[in-house]
Amino acid sequence: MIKSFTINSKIKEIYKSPVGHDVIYKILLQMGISEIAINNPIVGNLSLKTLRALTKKSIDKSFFDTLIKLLNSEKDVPLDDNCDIVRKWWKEAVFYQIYPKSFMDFNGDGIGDLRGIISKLDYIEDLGVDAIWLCPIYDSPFDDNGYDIRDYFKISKYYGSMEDFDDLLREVHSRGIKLIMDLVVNHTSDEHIWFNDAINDKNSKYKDFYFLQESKDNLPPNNWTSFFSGSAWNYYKKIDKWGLHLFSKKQMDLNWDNALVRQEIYKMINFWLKKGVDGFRLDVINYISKEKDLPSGDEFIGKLMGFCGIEHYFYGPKLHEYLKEMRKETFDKYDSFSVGETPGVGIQMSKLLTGDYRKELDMVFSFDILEMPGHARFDEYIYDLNYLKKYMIEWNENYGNHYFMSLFYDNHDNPRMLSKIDPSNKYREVLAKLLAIIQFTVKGTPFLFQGQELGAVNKSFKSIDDLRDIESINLYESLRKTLGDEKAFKKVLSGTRDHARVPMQWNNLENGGFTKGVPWINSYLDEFNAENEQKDGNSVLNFYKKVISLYKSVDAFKYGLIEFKYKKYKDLLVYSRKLNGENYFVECNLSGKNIKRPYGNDIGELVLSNYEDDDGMLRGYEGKVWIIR
Ligand code: ISL
Ligand code: CA
Repeated sequence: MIKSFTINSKIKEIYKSPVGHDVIYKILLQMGISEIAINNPIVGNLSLKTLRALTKKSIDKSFFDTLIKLLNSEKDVPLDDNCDIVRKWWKEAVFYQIYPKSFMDFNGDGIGDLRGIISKLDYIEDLGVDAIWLCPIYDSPFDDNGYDIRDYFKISKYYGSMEDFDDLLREVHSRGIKLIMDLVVNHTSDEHIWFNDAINDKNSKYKDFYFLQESKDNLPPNNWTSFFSGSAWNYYKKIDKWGLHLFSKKQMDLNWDNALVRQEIYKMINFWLKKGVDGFRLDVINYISKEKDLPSGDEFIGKLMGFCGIEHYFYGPKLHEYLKEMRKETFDKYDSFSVGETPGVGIQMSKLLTGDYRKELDMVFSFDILEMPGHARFDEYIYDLNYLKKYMIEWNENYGNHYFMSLFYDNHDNPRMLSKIDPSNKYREVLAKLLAIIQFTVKGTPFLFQGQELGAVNKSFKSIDDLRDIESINLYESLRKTLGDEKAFKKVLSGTRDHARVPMQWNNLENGGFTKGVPWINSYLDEFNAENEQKDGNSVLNFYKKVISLYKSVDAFKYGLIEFKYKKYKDLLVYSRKLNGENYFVECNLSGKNIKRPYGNDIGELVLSNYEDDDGMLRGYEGKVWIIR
C-alpha cells in the first residue's frame, strides 16, 4: 500500500508510485525533457510545495490539488516478482486489424463490407494471421466511421446483415482464426434510442444514462475540450441542459456511474460473446470513469496535453472497479480476451490495468511509441528509430511476466509509421522489412494494421476535400481561422487519420481492385499492391510471411528471455531471445548509414535478413536474425 501524498511530498517519492511515475513521465515526454532530470538529486528532492512556488506564474494551485488527488486515488503497487510466464493464445497470436470501410467492397457501393472481408479470408490466412480485430461494424450514422454506435445489436446496412456476420464468424473460425470485435462503450451516437429518449422525454428512464447538466450564464458546465476540436458540450434547448461529448458532437459520453448503464452494456457484451466472438478491443476504455461533479481542467495541463480536462477522466476514480465488474459479468464467463485502448496511460498504470492477478484487462495499447518526445501527431518531424529502441528497452526491461505488451506501429487513427521515419519513401521496402523483424522478435503480441504487410505509406491528399475524417475536418476548420487555409491543411495533412483509412490495394485494376464503384475516399493508388507483391519473392508481403512463420515456429520469440546489448550504441538495436536452449541474436541498423559491428562479423548461422547478402557491416536499415549454436 502507498502512503498518502501531500503538498510536502518530494518528486522522488512521487515518482516511485505508479500514478506518479506515469504522470511525471508523460509530462516530461510531452515537453521533450529526458526523464534523467528526475534522477537529479536537486529535482528529486523538490517538494510539490516548492515546485508550486517556483511555477506559480504558469501553473495554478488547482493543478497541484488535482495531482495529489490523482496520486492518492491509487493505493495499489504493481507486482514485479519474476514469476513464470503463463502461456495464453493471445500472447503468441498474430493479430490483424481490419478497418471494414476500406478493406474490400463486395456489392460495388464504394464502401467496404462483410462479404468483401469473407472474400479475402484466404489472403489473411495465407499471411499467417491467428486473430482478426474488426473495427466497429454496428449500425451507425458514420459520423466517426462507426465509433458512434446507434444500435449495438444491429450490423450497419453499409456492411451487411447479421446473417453476413454469422457467415463471416463461421468462415473465420473454420480457418482456425479468432475474431475480436471493437467495443465502443465510453459513448454512443446521439441517434441511439437511449439518447433520443433522454432528450425528448422528461421522465425518460435513460435521462441519467448520459452527462446532461444544467448550467448558468449560457456557458458549458466546465472547460473540457473535445478531442475533435471545440468544447466537449452540446446545448439542448428542449431540456435546457448541456450534454458531454469527449469526441464528436454526435458521440455522447455514457454515465458509467449509473448501474443501469453498466447492466445494459454487460447484456450487450454477453450477446456477442454468446454468438462466439473471441474477445474485444475496448475503445478509450480508461475514459469511462469521470471525476465526480466533472471539475474544470487545469489550463497548463490542457495546453500541454492539447485537451483540457483530461486529468479528470483518463484514469478515473472507479476505473478499476468497473473493469473488474465488467470482466466478472462478461469476459470471464466465456474465457474471452480483452485489450484496452488506453490513451495517456503509462507503463505502471498499464500494469494495474492488465496484471494477470488484477482480473481487469488482459492487455492495453499504450500510445507512447507513436510519437517522439516533444512531438504530437500533427507535428511534421522525422521519427528517429533510436526512440523506438529506447521505448522497447524501457518496456521490455520493466514489464514483468504478470503483464504482456501489445506491439503495433500502425492503426486506423495514425499516419503510417514508414512515412514518419522516411517521408521520401527512399527506404520503403528495406525499412518495412526491418520494422517487421523488430515487431516479430521483441517480446510482445504483434498487431498488424491492414496494408502494413504491403509496406503502405501516407497519401499525398491534395486538399481538405480529399479528407473524410471528422477529427481532421474539425481541426482544419478551427486552424484555418488563425493559420489560413493552406497552412491549416498542411498541418492537418501531417497527422490525418485518413492516411491509414484509404482502401486496401489488391491488384492493378481500377481503384486497386477495392471496388467496382466510386470509393468513399480517394485512394491515390501506389505502384505496389497485394497481387504484384504476391508474385515478387522479394516483396514486403513475402517478407512478412517469412518473418511471421519464423515467429510462429520459434517459442523463444514468444516467451523467451530478451536481453538488449550495446544499449548506448547509437543507431544500433541488438538483443538476444533465449528459451530452452534456443538462442537467437537480432541486430538492426536504425539509420540509413553503414554501421561497423562492435561485436565483429562472426556471429552464428543466418536465419533471416532484409538484405540479400552480408558484406561485413550493417547497411542502411539492415536487419538480421541469427541462430547461435
Ligand atoms: O490518440 C488519440 C488521442 O490521444 C486520438 O487519436 C484517438 O481519437 C484516441 O486514441 C481515441 O481513439 C478511439 O476513440 C475515438 C475514435 O475516433 C477512434 O477511431 C478510436 O480508435 C472515439 O471513439
Ligand atoms: Ca459495399
